[in-house]
Amino acid sequence: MTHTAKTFCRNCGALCALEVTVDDDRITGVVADGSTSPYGGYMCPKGLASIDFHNGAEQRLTQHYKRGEDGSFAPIATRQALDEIGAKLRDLLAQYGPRSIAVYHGTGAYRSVLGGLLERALVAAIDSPNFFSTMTIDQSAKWVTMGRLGVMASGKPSFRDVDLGVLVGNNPVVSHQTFPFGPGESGAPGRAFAAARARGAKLIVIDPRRNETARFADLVIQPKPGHDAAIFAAIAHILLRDGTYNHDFCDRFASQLDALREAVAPFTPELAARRADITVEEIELAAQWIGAAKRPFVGSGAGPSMSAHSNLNDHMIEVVNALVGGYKRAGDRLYNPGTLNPKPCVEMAVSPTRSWESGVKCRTADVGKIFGEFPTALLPREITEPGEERIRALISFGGNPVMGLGDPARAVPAFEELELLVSLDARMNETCELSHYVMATSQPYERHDLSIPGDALYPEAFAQYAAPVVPAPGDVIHDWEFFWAVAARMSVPLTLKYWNYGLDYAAIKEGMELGTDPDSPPDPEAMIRFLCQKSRVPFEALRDNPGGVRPEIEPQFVQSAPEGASGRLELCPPDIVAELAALLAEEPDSRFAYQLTCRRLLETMNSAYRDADRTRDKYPENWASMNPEDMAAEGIVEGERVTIASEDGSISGVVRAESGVRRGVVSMSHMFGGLVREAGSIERRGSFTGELTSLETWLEPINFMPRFSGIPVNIAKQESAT
Ligand SMILES: Nc1nc2c(c(=O)[nH]1)N[C@H]1C(S)=C(S)[C@@H](COP(=O)(O)OP(=O)(O)OC[C@H]3O[C@@H](n4cnc5c(=O)[nH]c(N)nc54)[C@H](O)[C@@H]3O)O[C@H]1N2
Ligand SMILES: Nc1nc2c(c(=O)[nH]1)N[C@H]1C(S)=C(S)[C@@H](COP(=O)(O)OP(=O)(O)OC[C@H]3O[C@@H](n4cnc5c(=O)[nH]c(N)nc54)[C@H](O)[C@@H]3O)O[C@H]1N2
Ligand code: SF4
Ligand SMILES: [Mo]
Repeated sequence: MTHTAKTFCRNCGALCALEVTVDDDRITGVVADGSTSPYGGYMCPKGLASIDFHNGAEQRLTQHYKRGEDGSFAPIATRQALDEIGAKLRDLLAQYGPRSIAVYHGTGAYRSVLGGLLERALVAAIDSPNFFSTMTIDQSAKWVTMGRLGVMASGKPSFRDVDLGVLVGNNPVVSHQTFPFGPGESGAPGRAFAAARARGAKLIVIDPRRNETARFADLVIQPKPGHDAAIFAAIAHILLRDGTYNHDFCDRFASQLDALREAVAPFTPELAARRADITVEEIELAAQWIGAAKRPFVGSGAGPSMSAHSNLNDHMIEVVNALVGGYKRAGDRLYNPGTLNPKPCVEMAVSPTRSWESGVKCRTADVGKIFGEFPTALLPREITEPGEERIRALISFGGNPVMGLGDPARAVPAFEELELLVSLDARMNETCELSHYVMATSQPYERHDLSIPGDALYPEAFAQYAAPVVPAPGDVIHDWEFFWAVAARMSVPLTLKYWNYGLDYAAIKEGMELGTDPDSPPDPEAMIRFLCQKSRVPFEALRDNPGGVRPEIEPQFVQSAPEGASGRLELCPPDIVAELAALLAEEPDSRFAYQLTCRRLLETMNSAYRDADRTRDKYPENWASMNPEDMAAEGIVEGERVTIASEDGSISGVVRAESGVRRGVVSMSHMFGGLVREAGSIERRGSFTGELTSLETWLEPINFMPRFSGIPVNIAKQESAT
């Protein structure tokens, strides 16, 4: 029997609405469903790849595995695995307390909604502070900025209102990562940029590589990596010099303007231009456009958040955005006031909290939680540093942390010290290979989900509920079911709550008690129904309209700040003053001729889909892309294998010419290749750039972010293997 069913993709934040064809419990076709989605009909190659994966591509796991003493994996049944894991966690909790148990929330966990909520429910129920996620090895510079500068409660402007978008090290046309970090729309990003241009908006792209998004830009600036702080300090300098910042906004919502003026005084456009190897005119022009725009939005992506001085880069980018009032303003139309979780929107500043300075701290560093999480780069030390409360058990949920962390010489031995490592995944990735248990999980079209991750991000109010469209194969487990079942075996009752970033799970009052009888698991539909409690669209309407629902809402507008609101954005606190002074005094590192920068590929999602046929056809290697002039200068030819060496490690890579990559830069995607290289062997399936990064040197203050972009490297030709 053939039928079609509506659902949505869960690979990335775009949550594209899809219509799949189902033939005898197997998905045989997929098309984008533009009938209701606010993005219209759109999907990328990973939408197709997710169908293949459901059908068994990339050696999808359909049973769980347990690793034996000899390192080999043997199948284990669900019930047995849960009993053993539950017993071990119960013992650790009793003997060493809650801190002995940690979770790592990987990229695959963000859109497994019930799984993510029950993961938080478990951590809250046992009261462990050890919640780690990819965010602190990604763009937590944004969280640090929020903590040091404060936030505008109204949030960033809708892209539909923006007349100037500035994208710094962000490539939404490939990554679909945009709002709220940067201007754009996640679904059909190219369409949103084209529409913005058609209505007269301008775009500036600042990126060492002329990226795929740059084709929509009116101005493309290609600096050396790692100089965004200097560039944006110079832009702030110009805005203050010329008086082109938004005086009214700053008077009402910002403080420390004088300190900022003083701190950025030495950051002349000449200095920034010299350091970043761009022209003074480019900086002046960008500043002129930013100062003149009526509705600017200056945002950034992974590039500046991974490069040298990532926290300062992000802070200075946000300072420029604040100087020109790049937020939703009172009276603005609220295109998306939230559907599942409707929220009023008020134009007011919330002063910085510096959450990491108080409350429970890491064991190995004097740092507390950032947005409720500990820095992931500290995870290896939190495992290995001796002490009663060291981490002994880790649940890796939808992640590949040993690859994501980089520095395998430090990360791998730490993971090997764990008494219990459980991976929840459907791919036997490098972290699974180190795990005691690999729990094969169901895939998106086999489980229940709700568009909570998109609720505040869709450009217009919209919600979608996905019920399973095909049964799960083999003996697999739903992500949520794992957390609930393990908790049940620990006799720890879980409470499902509607959680969002910024909330403390334990402190949320309303919840659904789930019970601890292993023989009566909660009903996923009932859980989704609970999560729709506050929704503008009742659960039944979502269930009956699987293509999603756009609620009919009276036009809503951003409200003015309440009387007496006194919050302020602190533009230039003392630590920023000190970091700017240190940056000013910095000398260039002349030992390295190149810098390796991060990039993402349309066909992959970090380490997922790297083995999909479509990916391998196009990327048998994760090419090391270089400027042709650099290649000529080095005598390197297209397709040549070279050695790329940083202070911390070396890899070999296959060079490709890409004229859009600026000189002095090697642009390469991450998480290819294998974790462990046999001596003298040529990497299979590409190169693992994490070999070049370090979990000891170059870590940022506060979030301990490693340097994943702008890594200083040298390139050497390899002796021919004859
Ligand atoms: N197709 C696909 N989509 C993805 C992912 C994927 O793997 N594949 N991964 C997802 C994840 S985990 C994330 S975090 C997001 C990230 O999404 P984005 O932030 O858009 O990340 P990238 O696509 O890597 O783009 C980063 C850009 O920064 C530039 N850059 C590097 N260093 C610097 C620098 O020092 N300064 C400046 N100004 N630019 C710099 C790079 O050249 C690159 O073009 O994408 C998500 N979406
Ligand atoms: N050198 C270098 N290092 C980097 C980066 C870089 O640019 N350069 N980027 C950093 C960034 S931004 C990130 S986000 C991290 C990524 O680090 P991770 O998130 O740890 O790595 P991923 O490869 O994304 O792992 C995701 C896993 O989730 C699984 N998965 C997918 N969907 C589901 C699901 O629904 N349920 C379950 N249980 N599993 C699922 C996939 O099969 C995959 O194995 O790496 C960081 N590390
Ligand atoms: S952009 Fe691609 S990966 Fe992201 S949700 Fe849409 S189809 Fe899936
Ligand atoms: Mo990420």
